[in-house]
Amino acid sequence: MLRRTFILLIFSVLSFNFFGQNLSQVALIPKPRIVQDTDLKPFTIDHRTTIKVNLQDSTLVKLAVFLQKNIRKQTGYDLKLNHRQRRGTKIYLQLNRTKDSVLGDEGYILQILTRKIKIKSNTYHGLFNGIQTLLQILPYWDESKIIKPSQDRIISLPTGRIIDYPEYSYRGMMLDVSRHFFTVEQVKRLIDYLSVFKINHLHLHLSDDQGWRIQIKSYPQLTEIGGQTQVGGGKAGYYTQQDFKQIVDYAAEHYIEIVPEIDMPGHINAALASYGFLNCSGKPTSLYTGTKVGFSSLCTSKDTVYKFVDRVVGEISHLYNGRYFHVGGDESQATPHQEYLRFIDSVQKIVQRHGKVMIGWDEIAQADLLPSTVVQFWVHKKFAQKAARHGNKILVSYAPFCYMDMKYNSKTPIGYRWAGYIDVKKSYNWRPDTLLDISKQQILGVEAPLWTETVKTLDDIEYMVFPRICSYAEIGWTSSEQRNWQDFRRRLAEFGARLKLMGINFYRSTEVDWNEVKP
Ligand code: TNX
Repeated sequence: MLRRTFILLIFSVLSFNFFGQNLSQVALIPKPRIVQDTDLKPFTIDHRTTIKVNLQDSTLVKLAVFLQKNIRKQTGYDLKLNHRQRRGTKIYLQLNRTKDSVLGDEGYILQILTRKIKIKSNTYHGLFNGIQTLLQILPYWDESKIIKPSQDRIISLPTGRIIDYPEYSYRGMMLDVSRHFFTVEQVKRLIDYLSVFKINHLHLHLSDDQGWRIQIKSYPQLTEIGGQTQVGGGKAGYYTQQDFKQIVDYAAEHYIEIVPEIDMPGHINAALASYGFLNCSGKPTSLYTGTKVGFSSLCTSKDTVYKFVDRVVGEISHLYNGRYFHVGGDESQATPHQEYLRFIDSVQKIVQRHGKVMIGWDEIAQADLLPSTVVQFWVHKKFAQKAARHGNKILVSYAPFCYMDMKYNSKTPIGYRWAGYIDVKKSYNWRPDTLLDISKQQILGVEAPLWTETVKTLDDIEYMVFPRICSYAEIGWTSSEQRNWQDFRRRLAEFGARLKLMGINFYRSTEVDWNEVKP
C-alpha cells in the first residue's frame, strides 16, 4: 500500500514536470509584466475548493461571485464561497492594507501555491484584472467536457507568481452605433469580450449624420425622428436613458468606463433633420442614409445652438459617473473655420461645467485647449503633436494601425481600405510613443475604433474586432520592450480554442496557426 502511494506520488510529480505546463508557458493576453515559475506540486480545484473574501465588503463579494460564475461557465465546477471547509484548496481575494506603489491603480499579484491561490491588489479594479488572468489560466471546456455534479475531474494549475500592471491607463475600443444600430444585449456581449483582455474603456459613437441613438428628454424628436434610420435605410433604433444606464452599469461591473460621444459641429445631420432651429435656414434637413462625410454642420452662430448643446451634454452627463465626454469635432468641413474654433472653445467649457473631461478627435487641437482636454489622434500628426507640445494628453487611434473597420486584406468581405489593409501583424507591430515622437508620459492610452458603415450584425463586429483587439489590448497593457510578434502569434494560436468556445466569430487569419481543439 505504502509502495503504491509512493509510486503514485513519484508519478504525479514526474507527470507534472514532464507533461504539465509551467505558468510562464500559459498563453496569456495581454502578456503580464513578470511571471515566475515554482516547482511546487500544482494547485488543484475539486468540489471542496473555496473562494475566500471578507464578507463585510460587498464589492469583494461581487468580485468573488463573478469569479465563481465564470469558473462554473468554463468548467462546470461550482466553487463554494467562504465555506468553513478546512480541507479543500482556497482562492483568496484581498485588498492590500498598505498601497504597493509598483502596482498602481490596476495592478495585481497573483500567487499560485499548492494549497492556495492569492490575488492581491491596491484596488477592486486590480483584483478584477487578477481574476481575468486566473480565468485565462483555468481551462475553458466545451459543453461536452463540462463536469456534471456527479463527476469529479480534477483541474490542476501550475504554481508560480505573476506581478502585473499596465503600461497605459486608458485601453479602449470605440463602437459606432450610429451608422448601424446595435442593441443593449449586443453591446453587453461586446463588454464581456473586452473585459477578458483588460480593456477598460468603451467609447460609444452615439450620433452622426445617419442616426441619433440616445434619448434626450428636452429634445424628444432627436430619437423620434433622428433615431429611426441608419446606413442603407431600414429601421434602426436608439437607447432610452434607462437603456444607456443599463449599459453603463453592466460596463462598470466589468470595470469598463463608458465614454459617450455626441459628434459636433459636423457629422450631425440626424439632429439637423429632427429640429429646424439647429440649421441656419431654420428648416430641418432630410434624413440621410448614405455614407458620405463632411457635409453637415450645426449653425454655430446661433445662441440657441449653444443652449441645445448645453442641455444635451447636461442630460447625458447625469446618466454616468465616467470621467470623459467625447464631442467629436472631426471632419467639420461644412463649418466656417473661425466658427469651428469658437465652437470648440465654448463646448469645452460646457463639458467642464457638467463635470466631465472633454475628448475630441485631433482636429480640435487647432483651437485653444484647456489643459485637461484629451486629443484623440486618428490621422493628423501635426495636430496631435501640437496638442502634446501644449501639454494635452493624447489618446492614440491612428487609422493605419488602429481602425478595425479597415479590411484585413483584399479578400475581407466587409470594411474599408482608405487607411490601408490592417492584418494581424500590422495591428500588433507598432508602438504608440514612437509613432508621434512624443514621450510615453504624454500618451493617455490606445483606443481601437470600429466604424460601422459596412458592419451590420454582431457577427460582423466580432469578425472585424477579433483577433485585432487582442493586439490593441496588449499594446495598451504590456510594455513595448516586452512585446514580440512571434511570441504573440504563438499565444494567439493557443487562444483560438478559447475564442471559439466563447462563441466569437473571429477572423481565422493565415498569419496564425490556430489551435482550435485545445484545451
Ligand atoms: C473617418 S475617424 C471618420 C468616420 C468614418 C470613418 C470610416 C473619424 C474621426 N471620422 O466618420 O466612419 O472614417 O473609416
